[in-house]
Amino acid sequence: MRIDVLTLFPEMFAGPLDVSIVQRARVAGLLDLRVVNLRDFTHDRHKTVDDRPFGGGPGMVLKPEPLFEAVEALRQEDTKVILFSPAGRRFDQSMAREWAACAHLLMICGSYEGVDERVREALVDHEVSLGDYVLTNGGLPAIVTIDAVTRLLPGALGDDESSQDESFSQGLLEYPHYTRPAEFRGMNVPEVLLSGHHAEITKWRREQSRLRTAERRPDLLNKTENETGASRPT
Ligand code: 4GS
Repeated sequence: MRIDVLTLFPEMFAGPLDVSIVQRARVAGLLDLRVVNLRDFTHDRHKTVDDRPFGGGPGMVLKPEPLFEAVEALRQEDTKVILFSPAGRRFDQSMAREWAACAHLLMICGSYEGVDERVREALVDHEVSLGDYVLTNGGLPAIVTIDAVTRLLPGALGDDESSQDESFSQGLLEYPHYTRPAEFRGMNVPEVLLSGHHAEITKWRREQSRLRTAERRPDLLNKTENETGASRPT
């Protein structure tokens, strides 16, 4: 899949997407990531991307011209255009799954007070929020989203890194994990995990997932299969 990111801060993207599973997916050709500077689509000497809001008030607004030019230059037939902002729909695993099946994502990272409303109306397919807090720009939401989507691309995870069994794939939180040693500073691994009884272990894990989800995230238990993107054992 191809992902283009439009940003005023391309430097932010070096680092998180150059390591680990995302880097491996890029090297393997599963992900073609292009980070594009919005200022490349300006024509004035100062490379102006923002201006003062009509009607007054604090902060600056991203001008429509560079964004329209950039999206029109990068967009293809099958492109989904995504804008990050706190006013968007909350990002979750089912969205990551849906986007992992797309051929081309074009991500617009908002900055300053926001973007001219005509960008939203004319260019954007999905407006997405990473959560109810205010960031300095949309770079981090884009990085998080690219990470979550890339690991779901077929072939991105090794056999030891399955995306089937983990938190949210079944709409539940993960059960507790343990590794050696069986006793550490007086704290013991639950006996059942040492027993070798696979059916018992599966039952214990399922129960722990349920308990943990009921206690910490009861909202997840009320989500439908469509919302979680996975069926859950009953
Ligand atoms: C988010 C967020 C965000 C809002 C960008 C103020 C600069 C900032 N974007 N999820 N202007 N939360 N964006 O805080 O997506």
